[in-house]
Amino acid sequence: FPAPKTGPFVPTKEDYQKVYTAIADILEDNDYDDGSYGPVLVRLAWHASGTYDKDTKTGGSNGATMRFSPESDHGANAGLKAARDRLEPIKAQFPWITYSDLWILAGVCAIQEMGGPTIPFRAGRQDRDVSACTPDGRLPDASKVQDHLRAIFGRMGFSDQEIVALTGAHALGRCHTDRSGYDGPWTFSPTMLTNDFFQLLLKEKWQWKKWNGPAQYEVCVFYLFSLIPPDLASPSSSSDSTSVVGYKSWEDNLAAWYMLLQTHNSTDDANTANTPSSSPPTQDAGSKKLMMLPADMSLVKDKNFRKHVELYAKDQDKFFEDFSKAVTKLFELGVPFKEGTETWTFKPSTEE
Ligand code: CCH
Repeated sequence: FPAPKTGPFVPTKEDYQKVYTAIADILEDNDYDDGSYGPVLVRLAWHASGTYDKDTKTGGSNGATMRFSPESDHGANAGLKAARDRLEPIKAQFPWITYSDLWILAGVCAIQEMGGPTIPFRAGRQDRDVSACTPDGRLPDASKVQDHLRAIFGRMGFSDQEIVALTGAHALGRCHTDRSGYDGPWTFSPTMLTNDFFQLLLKEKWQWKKWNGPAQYEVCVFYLFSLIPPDLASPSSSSDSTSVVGYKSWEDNLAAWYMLLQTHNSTDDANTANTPSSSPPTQDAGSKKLMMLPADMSLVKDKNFRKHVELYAKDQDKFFEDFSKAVTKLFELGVPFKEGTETWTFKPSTEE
């Protein structure tokens, strides 16, 4: 008999699906932030990719050079050790996957598991050594505005529309005073990808936060709406494609509150004529402080950016479609895929 063929292990789509599933399993942790490592894993994949320079063809997700100092110590990467460490057991379980592919697959997985669109994935990134670390200053500075964003993302090869779509990722996660110095989440649902970032940018009255920290915007938003059953939801927002967890404007909150009051009173009339009319459940209402960075706010101040913000605020499906395309491009910047590399999509764990 001929000896059985043994060669190097060539992982298949099924092998990567196993890694995806293992990552999906470690996203949740009640002791961490808002209960999920999803947002910080998305940030890791983005910071690994966003160092790309199209002219010198340096940086990008091929290399995972953020494992090494000086890149790991760059100010923009503060806090990403939490994400890298979270993935170590996965790397130990699947030693054949490169860190570069693992970090990007974790970003893909986190986006999908947090209710985002499907992000196609191609494998083949190779890890590189410390000599491939990029210089500091390649990632955006949150205190700067439109010209800076165009310069930074233009260097990677992105258009205005792509910049706006990508920044919609700020529906996820939060700022940490011990990382960037900024403070707070952008939306009510930091572990769900929605178009709420764009809606909030447009609809709220943002003020400078009064504090000793770096200049950022804040707003205090009243939310009764999220506690109202969806069938009582305001008609003004039922026609758009905002998810149930999605942000509702102050007007929508008020409309929902009014409808709840009406329903309460008519139920009282019909069924409990002799009992005093009960008051609406105001004890369930709340308010929460949300934030925006100066860089975020420039997306509505600049008219060429703003038209894309308006579109994505109205149409979550369009946001998801464009976000998926822009993120796929981001995650593949500077990766020398072998010819014929297949594109795979992985099913979210809820659909398995
Ligand atoms: Fe971002 N981001 N980001 N961001 N970001 C921060 C956090 C997240 C900027 C600045 C910051 C993108 C673009 C920009 C995420 C995804 C993306 C923080 C807080 C700052 C500051 C960090 C902290 O304190 O923990 C700026 C400026 C830009 C310019 O456009 C893009 C693009 C993406 C992804 C596609 C995610 C997710 C977070 C939350 C991380 C967490 O730990 O919750």
